[in-house]
Amino acid sequence: MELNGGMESSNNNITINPKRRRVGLIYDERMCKHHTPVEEGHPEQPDRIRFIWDALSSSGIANRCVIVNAKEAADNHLALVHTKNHIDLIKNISSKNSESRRKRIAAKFNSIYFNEGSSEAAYLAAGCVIEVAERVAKGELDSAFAIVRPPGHHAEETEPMGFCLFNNVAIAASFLLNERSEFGIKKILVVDWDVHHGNGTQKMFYNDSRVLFFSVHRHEFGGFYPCGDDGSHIMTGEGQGAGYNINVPWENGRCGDADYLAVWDHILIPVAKEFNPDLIIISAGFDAAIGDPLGGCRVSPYGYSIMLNKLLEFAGGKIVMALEGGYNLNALRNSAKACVEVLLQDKPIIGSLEAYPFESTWRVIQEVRQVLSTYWPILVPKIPDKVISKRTSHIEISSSDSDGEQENISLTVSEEVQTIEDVIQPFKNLKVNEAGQDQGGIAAPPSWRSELSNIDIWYATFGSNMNMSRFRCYIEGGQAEGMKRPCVGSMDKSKPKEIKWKTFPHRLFFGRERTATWGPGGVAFLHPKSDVKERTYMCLYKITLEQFNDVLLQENVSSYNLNHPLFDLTALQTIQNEQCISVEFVQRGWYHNVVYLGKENDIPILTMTCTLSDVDSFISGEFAINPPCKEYANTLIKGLVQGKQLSLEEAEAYIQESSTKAL
Ligand code: Q9C
Ligand code: ZN
Repeated sequence: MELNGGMESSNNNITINPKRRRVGLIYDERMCKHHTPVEEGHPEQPDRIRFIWDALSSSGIANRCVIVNAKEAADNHLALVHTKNHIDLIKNISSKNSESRRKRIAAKFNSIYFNEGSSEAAYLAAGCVIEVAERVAKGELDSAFAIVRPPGHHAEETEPMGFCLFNNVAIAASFLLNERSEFGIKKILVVDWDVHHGNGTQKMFYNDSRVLFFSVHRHEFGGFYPCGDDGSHIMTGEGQGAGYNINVPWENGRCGDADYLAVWDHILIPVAKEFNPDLIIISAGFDAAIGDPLGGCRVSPYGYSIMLNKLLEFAGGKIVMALEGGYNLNALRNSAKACVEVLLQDKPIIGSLEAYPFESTWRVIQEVRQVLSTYWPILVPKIPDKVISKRTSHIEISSSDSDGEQENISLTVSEEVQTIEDVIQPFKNLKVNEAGQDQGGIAAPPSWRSELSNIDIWYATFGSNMNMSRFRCYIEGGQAEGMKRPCVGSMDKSKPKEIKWKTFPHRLFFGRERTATWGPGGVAFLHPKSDVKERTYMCLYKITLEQFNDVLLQENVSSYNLNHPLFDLTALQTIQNEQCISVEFVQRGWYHNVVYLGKENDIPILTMTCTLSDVDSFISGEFAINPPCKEYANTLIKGLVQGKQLSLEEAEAYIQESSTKAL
């Protein structure tokens, strides 16, 4: 029987996080009452926030957060960035006008509609962002996500614009700086990752050095909404604010994770380090997400997770996220959910990048660095050619199946199969730490590690890990002969306490098209179900459950960050009854199914392979059955011979048989 719930059940019992991050969530159904007068399928619709709220509630994520009551903004706070006329317009638009008059007024503005719910929703959206910003500034919350609408970043001092009535983020920033100086928030970084330029916010702080406004947006040389030159990279701020306005204008759509992360690594993060904000507010539109009808870009929930996670390094993690755009309900919900999980910091972030930045992205990055280098010396050095040479000059063709043995075989169509980790900051260097950072800024290992470092298991290998020099890389890190790229290794680099060989009544077979490490040819799988007619040689390494987790991860994904175990004590207990546990977080990996093979000296024997349903896919032809390439076969044969299990001839025959016999 297969069990997918091994992880969930373990969350409560084993790894209790004593310093759970206090993440605020704020939402109010009344913000759904702002909608177009007639049903006309406007993208800025009530379901946007309903979907996010429902997803967070039904997944149990909301239960792990602090729910904050919504509040309407006070006029004097709105007046920090808006004119009295503008405030009066929004205040009265719902009550004092007929529907037809509202329509006429709306038509005077750029991309604006009003109805009888608009005033209240606008006051709530602004008030909610203020409310959570205050609590984060105070330290009552570590971070927060404001699920609000109407959005705000296009709203200008004197007028609504682009679906935005009040500039929620600008109001909250201004509020903290001007009305709540006692909290000591003197410098705020506003990161606007909505696909559109945050024209309103830019103008409100254009002369202000207390707010560093950073916006990355589709610009198309002024052809993309909100159109014009405001979003150009030459707009760097004025007067006191010179250098405190950073625009990264995409020349075209289609930008995705790799492009955004390159901007993070080569512009935003270095500048944020220098600026050293006291608090970060994210104008978190999700209209750069894959599938958004307006944005045309390709950021995945994983991409947003990493973008956010990188920002958590600053301001002591004080981050306030405020929803802006995002019009594909599904993408919006998944992206927002991924972000809240990052704020909670109690789950590993797993995924992989499937492409390099566009050539144009590197050009834009260099131009932005150039114009800002007079203010930010950290941007002066040229980005090495070696980094910039990793790029995509055309649209990617990627196979639908993006998982790899541990590599990603659908990275690029080019022959040069390398991972994006050379381009961006290696993920392993990211510090995600459930207990927060210590004084020195060095992340302490998460507590699950010490717990699982005391538990021994036998890790039984049937593939290339039978070869000792290869397996050692998964523990000690480094690169064995024939490896295309080094392994990270385990955090605990101690050698296996014992090594043993045994045979098991399971079928060994080979499948899948190719891997980046070995090229074309299948890799080894163990049929998860036992079969007394079969015999597979396996090399057993006595390692700790902590090390097993690190191996499990490296076998399935290439970039990661483990602040929660994949396979913990509860899973270990469960598997002794259930035989198999498919590990949820690495489900796209090929070896995500942990199989229990009994005990040796009273210590459980575990291996990792595919699931039974994967076996069905192999049988049906959906996944290829494929003999291994010569190099891979030789690695296994060498393992068997050096392990003194078989003679060279016997080992060759054994691999030959497994790779030719039908499943
Ligand atoms: N041809 C936000 O994402 N599009 N606003 C108008 C006119 C307006 C987007 C197109 C897009 C506004 C918050
Ligand atoms: Zn937008």
